[in-house]
Amino acid sequence: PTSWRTVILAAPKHSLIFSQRAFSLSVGRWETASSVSRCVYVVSIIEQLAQVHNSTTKEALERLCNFLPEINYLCFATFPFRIETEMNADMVCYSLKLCKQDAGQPRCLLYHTPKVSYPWLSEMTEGYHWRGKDCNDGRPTSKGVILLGDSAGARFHIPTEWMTAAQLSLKSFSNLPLAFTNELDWPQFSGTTGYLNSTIGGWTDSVYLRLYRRNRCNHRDFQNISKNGIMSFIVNITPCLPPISSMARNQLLDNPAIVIYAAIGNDVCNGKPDTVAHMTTPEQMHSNVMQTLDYLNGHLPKGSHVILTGLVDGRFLWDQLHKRYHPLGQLNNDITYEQLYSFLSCLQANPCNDWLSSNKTLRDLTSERALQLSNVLKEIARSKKYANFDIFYMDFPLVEIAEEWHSRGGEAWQLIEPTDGFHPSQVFLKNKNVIFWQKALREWPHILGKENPFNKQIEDVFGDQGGY
Ligand SMILES: *[C@@H]1O[C@H](CO)[C@@H](O)[C@H](O)[C@H]1NC(C)=O
Ligand SMILES: *[C@@H]1O[C@H](CO)[C@@H](O)[C@H](O)[C@H]1NC(C)=O
Ligand SMILES: *[C@@H]1O[C@H](CO)[C@@H](O)[C@H](O)[C@H]1NC(C)=O
Ligand SMILES: CC(=O)N[C@H]1CO[C@H](CO)[C@@H](O)[C@@H]1O
Repeated sequence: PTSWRTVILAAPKHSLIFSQRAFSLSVGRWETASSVSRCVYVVSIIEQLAQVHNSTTKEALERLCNFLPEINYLCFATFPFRIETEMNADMVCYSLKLCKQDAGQPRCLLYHTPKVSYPWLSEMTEGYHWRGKDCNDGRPTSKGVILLGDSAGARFHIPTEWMTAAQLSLKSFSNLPLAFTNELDWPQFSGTTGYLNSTIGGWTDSVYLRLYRRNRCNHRDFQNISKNGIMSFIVNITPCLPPISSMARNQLLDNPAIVIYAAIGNDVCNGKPDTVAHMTTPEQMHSNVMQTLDYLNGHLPKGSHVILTGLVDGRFLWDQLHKRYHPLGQLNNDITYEQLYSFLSCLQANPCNDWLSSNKTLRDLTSERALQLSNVLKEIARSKKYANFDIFYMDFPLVEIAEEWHSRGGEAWQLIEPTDGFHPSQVFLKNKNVIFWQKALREWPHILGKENPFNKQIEDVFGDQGGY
């Protein structure tokens, strides 16, 4: 046909644009899901760039590649092929056979009319954003904070700028190398261990920063033992190298720690078609958490504290977002979150087939299980005693966060990460931390320690010690 144009896509198997990740998918299936979502995202962005700049798709591709100087060569080196002008991203990707349609499997389309993509992440890599550097100045009254969490704790975030063609520029991708080093997690801005001012919207307010302001000796003592996709059972000690084994605390030499256990949803969220069968049961939850607590008791210095956080009620996500447009659908009002969720379910790449579902019965059932699991945590906190720490429970303060935000004129959808429609946003985490801190001050002030009367002098002498 005369209307063919030549386009080259940046979609090699391990391209920097999309790293791979299996929430609970088998590798084979994920390979397919991942190339589909890479393809549909890249093609959508190229088509929208062409639309915004009134250019050909070839020019749009060149524009995109020029925004990515570090991987510019990949842009031009891979997959030469053609797309037809009138094709949307779904069609382009199917025509490439990237979107393989397995026998008996549905064809997964993002666009309703005959046009996501979704970059998921893979295993986490190491980086200094995850924990403070060592600092051994033997201060008996100070405390550190340790988070045992999931991707929400690790502050999972895909920059919205990457999804909006109208705003794409060289600057949009300036954070790309850092983002991928940390597998799209930003613990340096997180609600528990954040220590840097956020550069991804909102501002950073964390338990660590507040502890540090309260007592300048609580300097750089934080650890983010979070892992994307973690469930209660991964925190336990049976696998050879569970994340918790990377917790660094010397029981005899180190100061006590405040450990925040916050696996807020992956025990009920999964990407399996028969999602209910794969949820953690209350009995499993009990056993997993008990093992984790035994491990902590064997590794934490005496006088530490453990706070168990309940699971979130994820119905909030669907309720707030399903009718809204996803960033990739905002140019042409053609992709809602409902479409995104069902596209991901169809690819078996939905991180939470049960809450991110149009089936209300299923959403309600999921919240019911989440509540049962929270009750297990609550009961453990109420009834168990440990030699090296005291233990507390707090409900996940979703309602308080939403009310507080609403009372300041905020909209509920702003509490959710726009790109994935699943994770808490920066403003959510900030509000959650404020609520956590107020509760701790009110009910368990001893865990925060006393204010250091010498804070001012410490500041005068040492200034900004930095050194993270
Ligand atoms: C877009 O480009 C075409 C061809 O170069 C031109 O005819 C058309 O007027 C342009 N449209 C706008 C809105 O600039
Ligand atoms: C964040 O930025 C503000 C204003 O630039 C500054 O006053 C504040 O100290 C910064 N906070 C942190 C934790 O760096
Ligand atoms: C909705 O979910 C429930 C619970 O898993 C299931 O029994 C029911 O068949 C689902 N309904 C539809 C329309 O898929
Ligand atoms: C659970 C997990 O992966 N934790 C990581 C936190 O960050 C440190 C690096 O400082 C890694 O070693 C851990 O693996």
